[in-house]
Amino acid sequence: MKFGVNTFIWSGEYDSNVRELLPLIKEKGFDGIEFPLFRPATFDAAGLRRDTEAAGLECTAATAYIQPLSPISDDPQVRKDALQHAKDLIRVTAEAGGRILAGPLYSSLGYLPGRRRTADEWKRAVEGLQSLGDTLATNRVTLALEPLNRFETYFLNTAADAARLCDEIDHPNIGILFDTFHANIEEKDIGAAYRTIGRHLRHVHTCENDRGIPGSGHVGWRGVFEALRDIGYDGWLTIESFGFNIGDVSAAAAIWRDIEKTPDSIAFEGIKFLKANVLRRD
Ligand code: LER
Ligand code: MN
Repeated sequence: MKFGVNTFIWSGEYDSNVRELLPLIKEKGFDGIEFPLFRPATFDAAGLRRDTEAAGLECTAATAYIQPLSPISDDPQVRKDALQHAKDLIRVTAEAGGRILAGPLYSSLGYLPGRRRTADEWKRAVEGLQSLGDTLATNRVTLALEPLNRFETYFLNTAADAARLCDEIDHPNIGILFDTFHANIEEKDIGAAYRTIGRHLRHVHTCENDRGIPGSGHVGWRGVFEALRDIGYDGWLTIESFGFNIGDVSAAAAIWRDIEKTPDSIAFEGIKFLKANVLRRD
């Protein structure tokens, strides 16, 4: 198991604030950071790789489609642009030294059309994501698709639907990122949900129900850790939260108050909880 932290806790971008924190992140016991990747054309992948390697850290990339970009749009040109954008994200993830590109890359973040998904949209998602397979394999990157709660997407909310999407895509470089925050809203039993994803699980966001310090709220952690052990998950446990007052990012994540005394505590108290409680297979 590797322990990661999403740098959205501190900043909307990979910037000097985050760069200066890397030695402390390493010292606190993390194996890597998760960096935000939204604009591949201008992202300094070589710089991030240099910084993380110098600090002895690995990295994963987090992304999302900003409206109107979407691979399931009714508009063929929008779909084409979205898939080209995904290919650029995959290449930049590899250049930065990342092996996981994670996020809800099946629809636009926050797009809620006021109806259920359609069969046509599902088919476009399956075929569009399949078309990324060669780029993923060539770049040795795995795409971890993240179901989100109902207030952030209408397209993929549950473990059962996420597993079915992966079954239909059927590509070794495409699996699921399952986030305890979303699962806490959508699933009856979070541990059972991880078992449903099973072999498709490629990445985990370990987030408390209020995006505060993992272990301080009501996520059913024991069930999560037992399920991860039983399905043999050996990937990243990445703490994700969002700065309390960092403009667009705080707004996008609907953070309207200080969730904890400091953002630092989410990362640095959270990792102590995870390391003390994760159950490993003997
Ligand atoms: C991203 O990993 C996530 O969990 C979303 O809720 C961001 O809006
Ligand atoms: Mn997440």
